[in-house]
Amino acid sequence: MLLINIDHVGIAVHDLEAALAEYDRQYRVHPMHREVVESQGVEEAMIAVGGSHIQLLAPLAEDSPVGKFLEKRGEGLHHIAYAVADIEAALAHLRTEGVRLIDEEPRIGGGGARIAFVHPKSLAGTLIELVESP
Ligand code: CMX
Ligand code: CO
Repeated sequence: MLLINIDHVGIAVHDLEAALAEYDRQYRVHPMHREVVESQGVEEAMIAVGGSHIQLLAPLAEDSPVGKFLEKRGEGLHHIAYAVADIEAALAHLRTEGVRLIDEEPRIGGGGARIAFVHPKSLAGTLIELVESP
């Protein structure tokens, strides 16, 4: 299993417009991509930083993963996403190692990428997303 790079770092926010305005004011950066991903219950904005991205995430509903996270912990770091070449092989490997998966099969995420989440209780309280770009 090879982690190619950090595809993005996900940050949960209450208000996407307000967060983007602050990124612009403080760092003069703008989103290259915005998308509502109904299947994940989020509206997301991708800001390119070097070879990677910051993914700002605002919930579409209170009972969505990001909605629950905000209620429990407030705004902040939500997940780290690693790019992998073969997501099926990566999931098969983690399954063999007894790692607790959230997604047994890849789903379609933002930008049409195939994604899968690994439970934060599996490794240092960190929610991990695997991404295979199209
Ligand atoms: N990072 C670290 N820990 C987290 C977490 C996160 N993002 N989200 C929840 N947890 C912890 C909680 O604090 C809680 O810990 P304790 O038991 O110690 O209190 C535990 O996990 C269970 O949390 P919960 O509030 O009961 O939430 P659920 O179990 O219902 O859901 C999770 C947690 C990770 C399974 C769910 O958020 C999930 O399925 N996430 C994957 C999908 C997702 O996050 N989509 C949005 C991003 C989309 C994208 O990147 O494109
Ligand atoms: Co993500």
